[in-house]
Amino acid sequence: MWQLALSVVGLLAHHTQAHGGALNYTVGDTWYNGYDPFGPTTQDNDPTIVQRKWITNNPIFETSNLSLACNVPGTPAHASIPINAGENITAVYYSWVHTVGPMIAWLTDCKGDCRTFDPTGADWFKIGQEGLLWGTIQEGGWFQKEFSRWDGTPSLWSENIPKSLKPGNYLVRHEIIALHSENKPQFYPECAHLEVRGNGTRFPGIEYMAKIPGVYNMSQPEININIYLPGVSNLTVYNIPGPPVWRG
Ligand SMILES: [Cu+2]
Repeated sequence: MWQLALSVVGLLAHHTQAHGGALNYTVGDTWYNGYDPFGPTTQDNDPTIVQRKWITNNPIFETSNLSLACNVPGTPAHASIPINAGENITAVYYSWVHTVGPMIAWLTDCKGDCRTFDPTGADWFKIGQEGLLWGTIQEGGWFQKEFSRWDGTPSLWSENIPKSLKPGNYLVRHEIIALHSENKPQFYPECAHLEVRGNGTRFPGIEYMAKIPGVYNMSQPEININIYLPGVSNLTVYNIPGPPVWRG
């Protein structure tokens, strides 16, 4: 019994550390600094950090939580990532341990300087999403499981900035939705500032747009899901919620 109690404590401690998020970014061979939620507050004045501030790696549980946009507190970054439309933006995770649920990369137009931009009420569009690659919802190979390097080396998630996108300042939002708890989705979002360059002239129409919060609610079966329930666990299709991905 004593041994059992010890191992339960061990599991709990492990899970507390088990949450995570995007900690750095790369474009080509260039690395950009994210905000370390467990690092010093001197980061607040760091001119090299491109990521909005987040102070906890705990998930957000409420689909209506205002912090669903850019995590807690989501304070603007000082720097931004220069990127040409048509290039890939890569988010770097470490020791990501959850395995079930979709991952979605979003952009929103800062309509000026992202350092003064409040994403509340903004229109976001998807530039990429990753879901169930093979097998069943409960046991199959989700991208979330497949991309994670279980040895602690960086786990990389790349999505393309559509080549035709008009230049400007954007927030990029990387979101992992973890669905391993019955009917209790966990949202892990982080935002970074982008300066998109190029000769693009296009911008997605309203059919590609969603508000965050707003895009998810607990009456969506893909969000309020029990992946262990017979009739759900063995499904081989999972429809990622929200608008379609804009490919430019
Ligand atoms: Cu966790």
